Formats: sequence, C-alpha cells, structure tokens
Amino acid sequence: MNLEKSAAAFELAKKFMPGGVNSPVRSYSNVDCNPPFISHAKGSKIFDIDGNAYIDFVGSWGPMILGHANEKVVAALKKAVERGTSYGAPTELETKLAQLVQKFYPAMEVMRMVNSGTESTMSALRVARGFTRREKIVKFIGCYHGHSDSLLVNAGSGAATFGEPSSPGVTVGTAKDTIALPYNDIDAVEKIFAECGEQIAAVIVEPVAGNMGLVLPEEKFLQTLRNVTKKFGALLIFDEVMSGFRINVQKKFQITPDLICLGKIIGGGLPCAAYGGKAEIMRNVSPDGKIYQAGTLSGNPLAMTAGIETLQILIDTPNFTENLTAKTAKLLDGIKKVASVPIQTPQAGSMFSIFFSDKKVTNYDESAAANQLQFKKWFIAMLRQGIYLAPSQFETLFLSAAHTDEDFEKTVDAAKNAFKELD
Ligand code: KE4
Repeated sequence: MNLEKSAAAFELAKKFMPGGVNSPVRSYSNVDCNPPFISHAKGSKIFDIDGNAYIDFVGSWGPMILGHANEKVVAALKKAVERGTSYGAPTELETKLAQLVQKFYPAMEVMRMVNSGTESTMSALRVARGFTRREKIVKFIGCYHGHSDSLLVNAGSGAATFGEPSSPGVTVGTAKDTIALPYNDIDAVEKIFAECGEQIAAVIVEPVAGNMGLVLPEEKFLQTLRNVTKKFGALLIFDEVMSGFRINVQKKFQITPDLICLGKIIGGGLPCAAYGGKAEIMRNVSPDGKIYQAGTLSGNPLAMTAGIETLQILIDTPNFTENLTAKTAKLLDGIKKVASVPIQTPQAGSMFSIFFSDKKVTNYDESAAANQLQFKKWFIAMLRQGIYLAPSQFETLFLSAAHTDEDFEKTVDAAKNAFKELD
C-alpha cells in the first residue's frame, strides 16, 4: 500500500498543528504508523490522497450512521448553503431538530444546541452544579466526556476521594471536585455516596461506554446510579454523545436520567451537539434562568439541516436500528469464526469493538490489560488490506447503513489474513 503522499502531507501538517492533527487520536501515535490523509468518502468507503480505498468502520468516530455523503443530506446542504451559512439568530430549523430529537429522547423536555460533545457535557455539569448548588461530580475511569477541565481527571491516589488532573493545565482546585470511580463498580458508588452524597451535584456516565473500547454496563450498575442520585438529591447525566441514536438506552435499561448529552449523529457529520432534560432543571439556563451558557455557532443552519435530514431518515426507515444491529452481529460472527487468538467482541447496537483478551472486559483496567501488541499488529495488517479501523484499543467501531455484505466478506477475509500475522 503506497502512503507516500500521506506521509509528505503529515510532515507538512506537523509544522502547523500539534502532531499534525486537530484531534490527537487521528495521529496514529498509538499504532506507530502514519495516518492516511483523506481526500473524500462515499457510503461505507473512505479514500486517501494516495488513491487507496478503505472500508470505513470509524465513521468519523460515530456521526456517519447513514454512511458518508448521503444523497439526501448532501442535497439538503447544497440548498441550505445558498441561503447563508450562519446568522447568529433564531431559526425554525433549530426547533425542527429539537422536535426530532424529542422523538428519540422524550426525557429531553427542554434542550440547548451546542457545537461539540465537550460543550454538551461541560454545560450539563454547570447546569447540575447550578441547579443543586453543589460542587462535586462523579465520573468513571475510562469514560471520556470531552476535554473540559472537570472531566480531564483521574482517580485520586489511594483512598483519596478527590481526583487528580489527567492533563497539565487542569488545576488541582478543579480536579478536587471530581471523583473518578471504576466503571461497573457498584460498591465504590454506594461507598462514595455514603461518605459525601450531600456534596455531589451529579454523576455523569456513558451508559454504554465507548472510550475504553466498548464496555457494557453490568446488571444493576445503571439502576444503582439512578437510585443513589435520587436518594441524595444529585442529578444523573447520561453522556450519549457516542451511543445516542444507535441504542435506545432508556428503553433497554428502563432508566430515565435527569440530563442527557448528545453529539455526533445529531449533526449528521456537521458540528452539532445538545444537552437537555427535565424542564424544571433546564429552565434555569440563561436567558430563562441564571446558569450561563452561549455559543456563536450554536444551532448553525447547516448543522441543523444535516441533523434534521439524518434523524428524519432514521425515523422514516422501517426497523433501521434493528437491521443495523443485526448486520453488526453478522459481521462480528464472521470475525469470531476466523480468529486464531482469543478475542472479545462486545456489541451494543451498531457499536462494537475487538479486545485481544480471553476475558470479558468490564472496566478500564481490564481493557488496558488486553494484548495491545496483538491489537497493533492486527490493526496494521487490516489497514494494509483496506480496512479502516480506529487506531487504538480504547476506541469503538461503528457500522453504517451503507455497509454491504460484500464489505463484510472482504473484512472477514482481511481479518483471517491479519490473524495469521499474529501466529
Ligand atoms: P467532542 O467534543 O469530541 O465532539 O465530543 C466529546 C465526547 C463526549 N462524550 C463521549 C461519550 C465521546 O465519545 C466524545 C468524543 N468521542 C471521541 C471518540 N473517542 C471523539 C474522537 C476524537 O477525540 O477525535
């Protein structure tokens, strides 16, 4: 596979941007090889500037559930762009998207559009702190909620309940209000609430965790979070930036959070995210209330247009989620059949990941204990055969409506060859 043009483009990009990228994971630093520079994408395929074609299971990290350059989305955007790209003023498009979101998430009685998942979770935390007048928050190790300071925090050392900054630039003062616990650890949750439940403003959780590879909630984990937050007057925030619109988490687990954060698919590939929940909580957000949050490009007409078209297709396509879930299971069955080493293949709707481990992965430590070397070799062997996967064991893969049986056959064949390279 020739990647010369990408290599040259990468060297030039490094002169202008940290690591030559605008988001770290794209640098392929986890897999010691250069990233392909992309020229375009269509359906389930993505194409680099060296002319290589790949079957894409990254899907821009989740947004491209319809596949790339969906005809209806593109046609709507072409019309919208002729009407201007940003007004900084209210439009009916925002209300239309909010109405469509509510069809999926009726618990979002009132919502606010923002431009990224980071903004969505950062704002939801501010609302929780403003509404409860409390300062501490609980997150889970291995969950990623964007890069706002309060959420770039690791577990405190030893018995310390307060967190430690996970990035330079995050102050100790900020980190001390974040408590980071192991995912799926019910005892740890109950213990911390018994210790300082009255000080906790919110628990934020990925109800289906996609940032340590795909890790599913164990029995009673989410229900415990709902019970303790209700008991101590804290809010429960579901970060569905990644899982949103792929799995109906509330229906699957029968749990309604107080606030929900959405991103990725809501904007159909354009910058858009949202947070929202109970009206009594959200009516405290400016200008209705005193909790401030704003954004120049929030509700941008192009992002609204792409989001509206995308969600409308999800609504109008019979059994969309069920069919995509079944297709995902079929692909994973194929990969499992050709695996020559122990692997775990967790799936949630059209989200999936592959751990090189002989044990089920239920938290970050178990994900980190998987065989990274085997992952790296397998990843490179798959890339060389035109299969575009996430360059990190700690990411999740996504299927789109554009993936075909032919894509699956090619992917399983490539996987069989890639497993041979591990022998
Ligand atoms: P953004 O700020 O990147 O739009 O969203 C942050 C975010 C929030 N919550 C969850 C559950 C997320 O998965 C994300 C972002 N996901 C990563 C993928 N692991 C985006 C890829 C990247 O950082 O480049």
